Order: sequence, then structure tokens, then C-alpha cells
Amino acid sequence: MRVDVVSLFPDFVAGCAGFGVVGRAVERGLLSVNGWNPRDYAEGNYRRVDDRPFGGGPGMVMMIDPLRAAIRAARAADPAPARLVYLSPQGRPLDQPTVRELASRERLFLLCGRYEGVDERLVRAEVDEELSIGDYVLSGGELAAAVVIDAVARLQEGALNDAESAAQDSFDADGLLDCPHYTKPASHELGDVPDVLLSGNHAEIDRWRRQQALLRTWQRRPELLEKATLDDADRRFLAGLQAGV
Ligand code: 4GX
Repeated sequence: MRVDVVSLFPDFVAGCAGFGVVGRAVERGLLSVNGWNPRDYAEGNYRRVDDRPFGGGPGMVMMIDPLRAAIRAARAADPAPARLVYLSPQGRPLDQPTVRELASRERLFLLCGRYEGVDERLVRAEVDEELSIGDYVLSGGELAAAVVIDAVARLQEGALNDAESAAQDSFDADGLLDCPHYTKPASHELGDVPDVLLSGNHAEIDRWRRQQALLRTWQRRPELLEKATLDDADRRFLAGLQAGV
């Protein structure tokens, strides 16, 4: 997958893609991350990319022309069409089904804003969709872009090793929170590992992990259960929790 990022700090975004699973995906040729800096397309000695908002008020707004030139250069770098995704708190909330859809695209094209945002005319003319990574305010879209790239990179075919498999992640597979995990030592002053995990009975272990995932989701994020993929045994277990048994 080819990823293009329009940002005043393209090195920051590329740096996030330089290690771990994403870095390995880049090394394996599964992903490329290309930065496009509007400042490189700005005119004049000062290479201005922002100006004061019409109507007054605090902060600065990113200007149309440097952004549009950077967007056009990025579009022209590859013949495949790319939908431009703007990261902002006003966007549709990012979730794992959306990540899967983004991961299936040939190209991912991200626009990062700084300051108060970008001129609305640029948004209307160039942006195809607006995404938010959560209900909080960042100082720029770069970290949000890095989040999207990370989540999308690990779903590229061959990015994960067997042990990291996305299919083993209950959130990715079924929309449930993960079960707890333990490693050596089995006995420690902070507590013992649950017996079932030491039993060698894999059917029992699977059942325990599934119930822990259901329990945690029910306790911490009950709204996720509405969209989760559940079978009859899951529903019976949840009914038991509801009834307090
Ligand atoms: N999920 N930010 C964008 C600039 C901005 C300001 C106003 C549009 C309107 C964010 C988030 C996020 C901070 C990125 C403000 N853009 N992005 N930036 N939450 O907080 O994606």
C-alpha cells in the first residue's frame, strides 16, 4: 500500500513508520510512506502556509494554495486514484471496521492540519472524508495520521508474524476487549497465574479466555457488545452476568 501524507511535519509521520510492525512492513515492501510538505509549495521569501482568520479571533488557518499544490503533487506521484482523508475532531470516529476498509485500499492519502485547521474551501474542494481518532484535541493531525498508518499497516498481508496474528486479536476478530495475559513465573508475590492456564486443557483455556473477554467488555465497554460477533454460548454467559450469577 502506498501512503501519502500532506503535513508541515512529514518527517514526524515518517519517523513513526520507522520501527516496530510498521517499520518492518516498510522493509518488507508492503507499505511506503511519502510525506508532502505544503511549505515546499509555498510562495515568497517567507513561504507562508498560514494566515489570520477572517472574522477575527485567535489562531491561524492553513492557506489554500500551498496545501492544494502539495495535494496535487501527491496525487500526481501515482496513477492510482486516492481519496483524501482529513484528520480532525469533526470527523467520523475511527473504529476497527473502518481500519479494515482503509487497509484494503490501494492508496491511503492523509491530510494533517495544524493551527485552527485548514481553510474550509480547501476542505470542500479536495477532502473526500473526514476521520477522528477520538474525542480529544491534539495540536496537529500528525499523531492522528500515525495512528491510522499503524492500525492499517498491521493488517497488510504479511506484516504480522504468526504470533502477532490479527486473527488472534479478539477485538479485531469479534469486536470484544482482550482477555488478560500471563507469563512466567507461575507463582509470584503479586499473585498466581489462574490454574486453568496451566492445565494443558486447550478447550477449557479457550473457553476461559472467551469468558474473560466477554466479562471485561461487559464491565468496561458494554456498548461494544451490541456490535460484537457472539454465539449462543457467549449469549448464555452474558445472560448469567446480567442475572448476577
Ligand atoms: N482526531 N486534531 C486536526 C487541526 C484542526 C483544527 C480544527 C480541523 C479543525 C484530531 C483528532 C485532532 C487537532 C487534528 C486539530 N483541524 N485529529 N487539528 N482528535 O485533535 O483526528
